[in-house]
Amino acid sequence: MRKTLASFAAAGSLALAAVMALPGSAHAAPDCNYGDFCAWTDANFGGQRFNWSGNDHWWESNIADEDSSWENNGIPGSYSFVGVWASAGESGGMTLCLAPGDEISYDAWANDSGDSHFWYRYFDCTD
Ligand SMILES: [Ca+2]
Ligand SMILES: [Ca+2]
Repeated sequence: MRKTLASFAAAGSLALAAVMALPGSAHAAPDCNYGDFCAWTDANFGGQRFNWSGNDHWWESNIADEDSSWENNGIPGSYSFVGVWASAGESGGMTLCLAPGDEISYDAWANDSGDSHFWYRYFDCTD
């Protein structure tokens, strides 16, 4: 009986370890320099990567309406939140608001929609 309980405990530990390993292997590790906001043309940080340390009011054609995954690797502190907008000049509605450290491998609403982005001071990208 004692042996059976020990086996159960061992099996439980293995299952927990397997579950905990999943998030790290669920998507490719994004490659985005510290201080930058990055966007990729494909989901799971695939395809072509674009990176910006500042604002861009009008994305170039290779990423405009092609963005499918995103990472905000901004430096926590002032102006470290990134709002992505559906049209040039921060208009047309915000598709995403990323906090520093956010990695989004795919988002159906924001997919292939972005045309500009801006760095904000506040977590809700209002200012
Ligand atoms: Ca795309
Ligand atoms: Ca758009």
